[in-house]
Amino acid sequence: VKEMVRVLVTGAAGQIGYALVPMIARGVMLGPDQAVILHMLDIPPAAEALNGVKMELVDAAFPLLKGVVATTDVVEACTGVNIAVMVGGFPRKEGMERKDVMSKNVSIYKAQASALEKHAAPNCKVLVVANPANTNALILKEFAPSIPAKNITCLTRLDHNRALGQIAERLNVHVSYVKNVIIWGNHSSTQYPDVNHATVMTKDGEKQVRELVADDQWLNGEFITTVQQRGAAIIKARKLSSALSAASSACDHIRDWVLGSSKGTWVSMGVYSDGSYGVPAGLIYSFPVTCEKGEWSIVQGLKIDEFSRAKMDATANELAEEKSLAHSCLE
Ligand code: NAX
Repeated sequence: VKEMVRVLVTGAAGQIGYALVPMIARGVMLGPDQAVILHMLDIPPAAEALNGVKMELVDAAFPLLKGVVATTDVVEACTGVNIAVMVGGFPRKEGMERKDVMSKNVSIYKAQASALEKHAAPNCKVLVVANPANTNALILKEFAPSIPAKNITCLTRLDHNRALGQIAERLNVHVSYVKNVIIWGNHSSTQYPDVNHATVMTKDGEKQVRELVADDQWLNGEFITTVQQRGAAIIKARKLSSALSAASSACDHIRDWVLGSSKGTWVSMGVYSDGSYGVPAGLIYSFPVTCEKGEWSIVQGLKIDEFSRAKMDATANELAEEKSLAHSCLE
């Protein structure tokens, strides 16, 4: 029998939370043989709604769900958790300056970093979803120095999956035949979705996406902007931001990290840069990674052309700027 796993979801009364907790309780994140206890955190104004989510989890009678903690107390929420999915944050409201939003989130992630550091289970794995995701994760890392940097990541898997989806639609093939796209950099509109190493499985074997699409203008233009702007397109259509796809990709991120990525396939994760590919160390930057035995490693040795280099640098520059803005909020 596998040991019970405690999974924290912050912002659990929000719309991603509402899509995510049933997926976790059904085994989508950790597998169909993994019992879980859900810890759900939100803030006092959302306490009643949070309790409603807890009631629905009870009503759904999930076989794998062995307990639910629903709380507005960050210490209670973090105690003993093995996995922390950080979805709670302060959204940008109309008329707000970037610095004001940053400042709110810096203080949230600073406080939650300390709570995780003191109360989470040893070797707790952390995934930050809330925006600005990379920089929130960086603040969390800086204020939880005893949590290994390798354990703190941010979500760019949604962008990765969006890129796979766009290629699959364009080639009219099932998305499961497309692999090894890369999201480089920030989870923002400067991210660089790169197809230079992506392949499609065909009846004649694996083929390069560039070869099959045979339209560099589309791949270097509209494809990139569609992936970068997909979040905005969803908001325009739904009047709400992505939720089910965000929740699903958060499950993909943790599942591959904990249980391993498929052989010959890499995925994108926002991780603490070690300087690979000339990306400045000390940023949380999205790289292609493979995962084995609960550890990710950056895929090395990929050829980077001039077009890619410029885009990878631009998104790194934005992250460096966000980092200094975040640090100026701490002064
Ligand atoms: P919602 O506003 O529906 O939910 C956020 C929840 O967080 C609310 O219930 C709120 O009360 C709670 N919250 C606020 N401060 C908190 C705190 N200090 N501690 C605990 N909970 C707190 O937003 P939702 O649509 O669920 O999106 C959540 C976050 O994900 C946003 O920051 C959003 O920008 C971000 N996203 C990130 C994505 C990614 O790929 N990395 C994609 C989807 C999404 O846009």
